[in-house]
Amino acid sequence: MLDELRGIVGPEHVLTEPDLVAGHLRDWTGRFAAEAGVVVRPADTGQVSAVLAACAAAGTAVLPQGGNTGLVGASVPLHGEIVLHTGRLHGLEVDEVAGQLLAGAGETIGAVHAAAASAGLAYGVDLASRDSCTVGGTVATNAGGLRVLRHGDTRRQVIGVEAVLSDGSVLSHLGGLTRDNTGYHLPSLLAGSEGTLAVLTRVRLRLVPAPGPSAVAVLGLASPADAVVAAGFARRIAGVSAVEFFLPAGLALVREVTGLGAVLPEEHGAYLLLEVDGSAEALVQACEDLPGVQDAAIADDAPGRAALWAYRERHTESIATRGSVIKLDVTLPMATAGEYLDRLPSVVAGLVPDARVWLFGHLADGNVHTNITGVPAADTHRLEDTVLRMVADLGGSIASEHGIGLAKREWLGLGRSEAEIEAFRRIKWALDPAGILHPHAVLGP
Ligand code: 2HG
Ligand code: ZN
Repeated sequence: MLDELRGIVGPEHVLTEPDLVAGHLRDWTGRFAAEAGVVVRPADTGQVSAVLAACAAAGTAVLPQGGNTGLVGASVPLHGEIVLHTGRLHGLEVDEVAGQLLAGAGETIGAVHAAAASAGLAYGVDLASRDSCTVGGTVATNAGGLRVLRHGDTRRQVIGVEAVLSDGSVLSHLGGLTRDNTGYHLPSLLAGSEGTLAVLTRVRLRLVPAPGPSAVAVLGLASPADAVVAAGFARRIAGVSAVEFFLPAGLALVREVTGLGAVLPEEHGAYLLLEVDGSAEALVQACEDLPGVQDAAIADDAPGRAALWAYRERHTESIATRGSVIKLDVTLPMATAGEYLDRLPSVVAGLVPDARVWLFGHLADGNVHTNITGVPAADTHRLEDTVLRMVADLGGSIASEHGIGLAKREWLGLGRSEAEIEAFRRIKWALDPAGILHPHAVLGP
């Protein structure tokens, strides 16, 4: 098998040396790591096709990997899969007239932003891991990020895809027509399929107008429940592009780890970060109408805005310094989000008294990144089960923007009916009859 792969991609692009593969085997949470692995790095769609055909013939499982920034245990080969790394699938072509961009799956989102900006345009999806995460990975996981409120999630940006099925056949529909009702919309199906249906090789993305002047505020509020109410009202502000949330414990940790100064003079029970088109004056006025705001720090110059965003964006890396992290990325309806934020810490403390809970996220969409550290391995499953059932009971989703992966597989039924899961299975087997594409993710073998 390895010799066949070497023949397809060249011997130097089949990695087996422990120090060369190490970074491909361990994920960001510190919870998911493989002992050993093989990494194959195809250079183009033809090579991806040949690799998949060879693996299908041999019955060898394949795990597509982009920037390895996933948080649900699906980006590393825990079951001996061959890692198909997309890092050499390059290419960035802006179509200024159509307002679109054709990108190789291995390009980073940071590179997409730079290419769009050089044409006076922007890409609607942005996230803290922008310089590592890739086009292929963000489409495959339907990444959300910081501006879903304004532009929607990744699925809404995808106009066309080129992708390879496990039998090596290439699906390519990259013409860029935004009105095109010729049959099933495969980009929508592949977005969020988490590498289980096909390997994405190229994607045509819609671009959006470059943002004009904008202002950012960090607001201090008395409680998480107040923050939920204010986040709901903030959605109505004209030109609002982001409404993010964090708590005093997370802010203190970010400051401790990064050395950032205080954002507001006093500590508050909860914080919202708002980004709005226009000037600081306009944002001050908009904030006056929001209920429960106790104090605000506002900036409308680029360094000032970046400084305020840092308090929110640097949560993940700061929490990572506290050891292995349980990541439960969930969405609550706005009607029950306050109850979730209030009750969760005591629910966790009731099960694991020494655990630390870190709550932050994209609150205008009800998305709460529930991070929990200090949990002994023996308590992990019971804790996850309790929290995810609580989310489902409150009418929420157990997988908001990070996907199901392996980490949430056994709870898929909390969000989907048996009939839906059976339809998922039929789609999986229709497109991947060899069952080699990321077989342990989402549905499981
Ligand atoms: C974010 O919004 C990312 O910063 C990561 O989705 C969230 O670390 C997390 O749980
Ligand atoms: Zn997020």
